[in-house]
Amino acid sequence: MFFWNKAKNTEPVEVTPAERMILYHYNGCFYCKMVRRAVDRLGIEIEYRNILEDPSYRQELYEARGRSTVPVLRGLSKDNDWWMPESRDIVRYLESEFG
Ligand SMILES: N[C@@H](CCC(=O)N[C@@H](CS)C(=O)NCC(=O)O)C(=O)O
Repeated sequence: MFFWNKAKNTEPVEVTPAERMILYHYNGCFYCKMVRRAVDRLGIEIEYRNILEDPSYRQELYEARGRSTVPVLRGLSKDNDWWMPESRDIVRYLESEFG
C-alpha cells in the first residue's frame, strides 16, 4: 500500500488502487512532463485532462484542491476519489504500483 504526505507535518494519506486514473496537466509544464514520461515508460492507462485546453478541468481541479497547480493525479473508484499533487510523489507512486 502506498502512503504519501499531503502536506508537511500531516499524517500520511493511504492511496488505494484506483479503477480509473486521471492526470491534470498542461503541455508546457515541466513537472507534468516528468509525470507523463513515467506514465509512458510504465505503459500505464491514464486519462489526461489538459487544464489549459478545457477550463472545466481547471475548475474541477480548483474545486477539489483550492488551487489549480498541476500536475495532479486523481484516483477514482466506486468508494474513493483521491487527488495527489507533487510530481515526485506521483512518479514514486506510479513506480511503486506499476513498476
Ligand atoms: N512542486 C510541484 C510544482 C508544480 C508547479 O509548479 N506547477 C506549475 C506548472 S509547471 C503550476 O501549476 N503553476 C501554476 C499554479 O501553481 O497555479 C510539483 O513538483 O508538482
